[in-house]
Amino acid sequence: MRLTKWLGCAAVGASLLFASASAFAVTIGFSQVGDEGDWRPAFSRDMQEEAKKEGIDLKFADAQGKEEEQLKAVRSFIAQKVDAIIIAPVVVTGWTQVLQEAKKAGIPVFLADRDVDADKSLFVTRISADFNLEGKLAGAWLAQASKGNCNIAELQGTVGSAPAIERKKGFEAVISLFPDMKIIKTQSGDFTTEGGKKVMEAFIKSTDNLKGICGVFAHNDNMQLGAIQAMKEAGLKPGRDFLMVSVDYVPAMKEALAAGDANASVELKSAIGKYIYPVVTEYLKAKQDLPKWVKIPSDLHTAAMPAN
Ligand code: GYE
Repeated sequence: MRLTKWLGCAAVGASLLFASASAFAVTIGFSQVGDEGDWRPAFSRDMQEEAKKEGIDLKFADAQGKEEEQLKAVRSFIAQKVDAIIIAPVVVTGWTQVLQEAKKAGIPVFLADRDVDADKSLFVTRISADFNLEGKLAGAWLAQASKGNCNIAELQGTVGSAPAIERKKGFEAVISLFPDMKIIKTQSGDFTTEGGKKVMEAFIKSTDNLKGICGVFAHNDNMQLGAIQAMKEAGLKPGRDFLMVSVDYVPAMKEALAAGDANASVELKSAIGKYIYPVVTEYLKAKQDLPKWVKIPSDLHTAAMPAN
């Protein structure tokens, strides 16, 4: 009799234990931009590893740089009734409808990394670094290194993406303080090495080997690495005869900095799952409103210019 009583209690205890464990089991859909450059795959890997560590069931969808693919992925997450959706949006526009669909289904949406221009009531919060600040730091570095006198070639990121818009704005805000700093060439290289190389080849042609240009600002390292290749192939000396500044601070850029082919890169953290998931899981538990931007403290810094 006593034994059955004890067994009964144990069974109730075990079921309670299970109930509370499953109450914390979370399924999250993550719609990622794609795998352009070196920074993004590092971010994707981190999101997958952190999810495993946290016991999160992560449904990962790579949109290969296409917004249509992201919209499809988000709709499939809604159909699967995930607990939350994280989106790293390719571009800022075109999100209102799908965000409304998620809201109607009662699934909270979080933005990671890039931003959207939809109404802020349609997502819980955005967790990301400050792209505008990154542009400002790049501009400040170039102003200091050129003593405020520089004709600049700019390699822009994906047209319509938050980091391309904000890095440009931040950079321009700083260089506009210096009357002798001007962007004289600018084009998108789509955040890729190949894109950066192609754009730089065109700049080299149209400016008679970058005549009059003193510096190159690339919205990410991979485009800068492509530009460096193009410049070297044309017999030019990036990092020595041209000031080279970009954003991300990926391992290949660290090598370029060490080799003296580049001069500065503003660091953008890629291991950011540890900032993103706690915000999502805490929200799912507490359902309390959050500020619309949770800033990731990035160790923003520029590498020192090697001595001449
Ligand atoms: O800098 C770039 C990537 O969205 C901030 O996207 C991110 C940018 C990053 O392709 O390398």
